[in-house]
Amino acid sequence: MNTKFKTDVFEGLSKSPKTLSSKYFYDEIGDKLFVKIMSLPEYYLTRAEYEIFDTKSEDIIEKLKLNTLDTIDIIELGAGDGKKTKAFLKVLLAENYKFRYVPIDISQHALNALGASLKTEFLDLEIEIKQGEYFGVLEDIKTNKAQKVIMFLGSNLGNLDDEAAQDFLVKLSNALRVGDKIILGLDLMKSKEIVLPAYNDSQGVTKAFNLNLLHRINRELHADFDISNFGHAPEYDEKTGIARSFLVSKKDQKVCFNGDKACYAFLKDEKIQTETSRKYNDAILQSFLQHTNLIQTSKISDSNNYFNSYILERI
Ligand code: AVJ
Repeated sequence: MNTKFKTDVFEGLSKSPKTLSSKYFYDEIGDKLFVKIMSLPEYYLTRAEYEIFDTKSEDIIEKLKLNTLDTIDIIELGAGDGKKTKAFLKVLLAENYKFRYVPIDISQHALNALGASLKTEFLDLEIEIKQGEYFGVLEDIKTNKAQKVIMFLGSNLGNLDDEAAQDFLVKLSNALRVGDKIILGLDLMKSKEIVLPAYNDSQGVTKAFNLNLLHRINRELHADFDISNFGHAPEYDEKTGIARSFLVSKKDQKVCFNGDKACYAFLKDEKIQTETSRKYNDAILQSFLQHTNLIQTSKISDSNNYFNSYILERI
């Protein structure tokens, strides 16, 4: 289980510039820090998307144009704490849709918590939790004949570079049947003054979230990162809409794994890229969809126009 983590970390630290994948943020501590991030005053993403589901779920459901005769599989990729989804499911239940809710997440821990809270809140909800990476589970999805709505929220797509994001949408499109729908939540391009604080909050939670990756590497891969020798440095390019987070070495230093089996040198001010958080607009999404059998049928925005819920259809 740790071997893929280890090879990825070694590979990333051997590159120039050095990189570590954001997918490794989410251990038990990382999950908890991310839950805290979602309620930070600076982290507008969750609030904006929640506002859409809280006030416009009826609108979303109408625009999905679901077939009410069959049972629908509502499949959520990367389910998180489910606050937005709950607002949506509540309306589906109130409107008497027949559906099954299938949250998919890499974190079994997060899934158990979500499953438990959903069962107490919605007594009649049919739910099937699936643990795994999206791609593996997409294969499963393919064999299932039910009408599907894929929920991919939180601008999670933005963690992928454009090429990988496109590739992901092609694979997702191929796993669906004609008429299936996707609700894709994307954070929109906007000024630096709004984006940067979301990744550099005043309480330092995001900094702790980024540095936790080094703690995790120390713990699980027996490394000797001195965490106090690294800083947190997010950047945002308004022209491209790409936000990136880095860990910065505060001095010349060496970090070793398992005693001195493998060591990596860091120069003062050298950066390790840990995360990409892409911001979108309609044109960027269109350019991705060109390579798929997906079309955008509608979009719903929050009142600040910070965030869009796009509705896509498999054609
Ligand atoms: C969950 C990937 C959308 O990139 O905004 C939050 C993760 N990283 N603060 C994002 C995150 C730092 C988040 N996503």
